[in-house]
Amino acid sequence: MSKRDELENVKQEQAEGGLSRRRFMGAAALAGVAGATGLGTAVMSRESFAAAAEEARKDWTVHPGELDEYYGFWSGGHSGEVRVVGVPSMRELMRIPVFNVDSATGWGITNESKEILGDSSRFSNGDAHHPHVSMTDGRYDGKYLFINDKANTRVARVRLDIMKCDKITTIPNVQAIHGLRLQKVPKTKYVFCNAEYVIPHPNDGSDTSLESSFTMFNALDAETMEMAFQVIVDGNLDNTDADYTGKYACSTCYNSEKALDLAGTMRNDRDWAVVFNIERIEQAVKNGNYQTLGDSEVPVVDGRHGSELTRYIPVPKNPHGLNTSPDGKYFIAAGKLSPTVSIIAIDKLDDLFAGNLGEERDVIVGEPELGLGPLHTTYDGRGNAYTTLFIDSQVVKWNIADAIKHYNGEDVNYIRQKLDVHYQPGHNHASLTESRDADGKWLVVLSKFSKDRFLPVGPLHPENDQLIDISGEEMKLVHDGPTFAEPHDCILVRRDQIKTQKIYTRDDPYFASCREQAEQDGVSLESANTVIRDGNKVRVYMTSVAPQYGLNEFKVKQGDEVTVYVTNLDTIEDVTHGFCMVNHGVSMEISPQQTASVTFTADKPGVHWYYCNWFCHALHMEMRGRMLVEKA
Ligand code: RUQ
Ligand code: CUA
Ligand code: CA
Repeated sequence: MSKRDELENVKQEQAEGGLSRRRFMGAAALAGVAGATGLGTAVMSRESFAAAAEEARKDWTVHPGELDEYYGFWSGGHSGEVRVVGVPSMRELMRIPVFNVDSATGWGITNESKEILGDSSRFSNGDAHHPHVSMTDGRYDGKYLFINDKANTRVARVRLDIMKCDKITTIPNVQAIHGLRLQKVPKTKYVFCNAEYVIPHPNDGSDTSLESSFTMFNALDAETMEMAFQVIVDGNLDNTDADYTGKYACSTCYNSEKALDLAGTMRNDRDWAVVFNIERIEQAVKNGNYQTLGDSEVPVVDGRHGSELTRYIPVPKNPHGLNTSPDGKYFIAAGKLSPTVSIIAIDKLDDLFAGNLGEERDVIVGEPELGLGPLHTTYDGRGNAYTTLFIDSQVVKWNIADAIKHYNGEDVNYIRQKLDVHYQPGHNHASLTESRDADGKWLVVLSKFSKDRFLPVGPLHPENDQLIDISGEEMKLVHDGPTFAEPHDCILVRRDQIKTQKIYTRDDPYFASCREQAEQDGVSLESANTVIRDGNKVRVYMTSVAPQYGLNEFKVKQGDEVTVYVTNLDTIEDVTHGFCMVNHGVSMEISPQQTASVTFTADKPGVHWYYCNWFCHALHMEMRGRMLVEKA
């Protein structure tokens, strides 16, 4: 039953003077009027019915067969992947392996994935924090998702039409990419990302002193995924965001002290948010006012104190999250060790850079006190902000305009509500909040501890991703969602903003290199079932149509480097095949109309079975064949 039908039913039932028993029970429970005796139909007043029906209307449940309103993209933290979650059901729809190795799809095993991973395919770990969707004119355009890898200093791009990673870049000259955001306007030309830790330059062991150490703010070209520029900064860098004019990006720094020890990083009452003037940086690069570092050719500009390219705005204290409000007016930096957030007026930044302000702090128009451990802020598009309070285990809803009035001395209360969450929230994220379309319907809070919220599963606990309805005056917690390590951040995109392909097109660049090789070998991927020998390299081409491979067996010699190309000729949605070579560590996905390839050494003589490991047909078990390896 669709939501509309359900609503009609409720109206109908109300008109008939009552609710069905099932609906009554559900609605009554929601309205909190269900008696301890259970069935209480007889005592429910007409008014309670109306209230219960009103609650039922807001029923957020996505029933079996119904589709979610939003795509959520969750980072998988140090599991290295991206997860696709339906919101509001919180059902996990898919996992996209990125910085990890995945046994099911063959990511990190296939040639196509290794080509994308490049040099870094030698790593099997990653630490993905911040997934962000590309934008045109400040609205999600659904083309790409970008995500950082703190562990191995990379940035990856996911094509959202097929939900596969298609490019990965290792950022040179720096260590540990953390905060990542996209240019919003006029479109996502740049991917901005912060390198967190300072390192000496050159970092070759000749000098490990802090004097020669710095870190950099980085920009990649979103289309080519090549480095555009790097900006040397003072201190370190944490989180970042961009504005709605295309002119500025801003990053937090928690270690203005440049301390190596914990106590040292907390010495200053204020660290800073550093504003990057993108136009001026582009101009400096264009004019050749840059250097390069080591053997990298990336233009490096100097944005340290005194530079015309940056401004350092003092904010308290070890600030963490930095989030642009969807009306484009403010950067809001969360204080972490200070109970405050700092509201930076973006329309004052032109004056700041022009030198028209008395001091840097003049761009701050509010510094509301919210509670203990503010980490990240998100927005409902109605002038309210929602900030996670790590230490208080709460989300605080507050009004930005009122906080500004309060800063100006007016006696107004800007706090709207504090809601307990479970427990210790890091990021939170409201639907469409990073775009002009922020719609204030749902808030996801990524709680770092779940403690007692779920059945115990041993010493390692899941996180708890909680769903909160923010469509009304009051925040309402509606769902607890256990997740595996460790979503730092997520993004909620309206479902019509993402257009996916149902099956591959045969000319998809994702497997273009397979086609190139086949052309060189004079075979057709779509029809060839053949073995090509090229010295000790052997290329096996086969097709697959449920429930059969085009080759029942193939022969190679011991020691051969074997590459198997499988082309799935099925055209029916969802008929994905697999290819698994037993005892060879080889496994991959071949979705309809896809070609995939994998290379391994046939080092063991004898008979080795291969089989399809994606359930594709009633005779899926029978979909197999033999590799015959002749003894050397
Ligand atoms: S940042 S909460 Cu990457 Cu806050 Cu994790
Ligand atoms: Cu093909 Cu299972
Ligand atoms: Ca500090």
